[in-house]
Amino acid sequence: METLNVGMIGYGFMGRTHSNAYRQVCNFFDLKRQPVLKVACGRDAANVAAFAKQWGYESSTTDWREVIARDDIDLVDICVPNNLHKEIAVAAAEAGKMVLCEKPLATSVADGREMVSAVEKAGVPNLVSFNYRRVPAVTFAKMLIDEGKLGQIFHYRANFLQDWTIAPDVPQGGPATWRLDAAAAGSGVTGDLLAHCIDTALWQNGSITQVNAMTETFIKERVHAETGQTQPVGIDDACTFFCRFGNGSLGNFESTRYARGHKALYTFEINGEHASIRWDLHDLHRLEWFDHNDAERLRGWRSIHVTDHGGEQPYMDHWWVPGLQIGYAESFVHQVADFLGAVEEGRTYGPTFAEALETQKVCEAVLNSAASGQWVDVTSGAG
Ligand code: SOE
Repeated sequence: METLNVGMIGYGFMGRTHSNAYRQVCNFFDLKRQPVLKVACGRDAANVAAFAKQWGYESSTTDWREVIARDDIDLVDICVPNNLHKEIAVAAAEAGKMVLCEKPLATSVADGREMVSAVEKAGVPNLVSFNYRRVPAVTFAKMLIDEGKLGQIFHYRANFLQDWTIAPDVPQGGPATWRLDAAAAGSGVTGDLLAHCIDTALWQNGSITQVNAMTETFIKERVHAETGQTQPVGIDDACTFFCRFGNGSLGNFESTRYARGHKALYTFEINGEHASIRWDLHDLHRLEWFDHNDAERLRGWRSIHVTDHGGEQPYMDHWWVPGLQIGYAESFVHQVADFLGAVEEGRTYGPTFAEALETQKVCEAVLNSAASGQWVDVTSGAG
């Protein structure tokens, strides 16, 4: 079998989810090329060597430019803090590599635009990792919407709630807590969590045209893990926004890392003319469905266990037997299977960098709206 050599830049939580996907994908999906974990790259030589050994990479390095310069690397996978995405992605594209980049695309629309033009100029396959699209129940929801089963859509609401930053002694910056450092992350929950909700919403319900947001930073100063100094916190700890979609529906989004009791509660609900859908990451294999076309006496919310085979419910015929569910890690396997499969067939597969730039524009408009206290038009507000 032909091989596809992967260079992984970054080895944290996301480096693990992506590495797992490359290792598993050919066990479950028919691809022409088998991903080979060639080299892992990270700033700490000992830690990245340990990661490489554990996950089966052939080698490790601390120099990402060395990875990109290697002729035998086909695909560069970027799992580093957000502020480093642009430089690595542009260099990888210029070297002719396929690029898979963790979300969000960038820390600003301006950087995102440079990344889009680099991959488009080089003509290289590119993908941003918004993995929740590839949870079978979420993909199934998209299929039902595209089939017109909901009719006209009136409302889209989504939440992404966590509680891991409530303690004031959680530092900002450094390998484990760079998401709290505005210089590394670009923003707080808007870029980290709402970006997921926005990506799914744009995919399922089309463009967002206007937003009205508010953000809050509950803890104003934290110790920086790298300097040891107490420094102002520049990220949004919580963000809530309303929006208008191009199709006329109204949206309502909320995200926080201060929702005590919630670890990663991503939910969405979509209300249409004929039916409603809701989904909950904590019960990710189920899709809740209400159909007004049901006989009146039988109307009620159904809980569909999305594990059926035969192609009508997506992905599941690649796994075990009907009724046996899969989880979070498999969304990354699906993403890699779809991306590499599309590349083999000469198709693009989304979200491409260009599609992820649309999410970036909404995030930037949301932050601009929160700063100004005004409604912001997504296209002009995001520059
Ligand atoms: C933050 O805690 C985080 O790990 C995000 O960075 C991921 O994108 C999300 O899927 C889970 O939460």
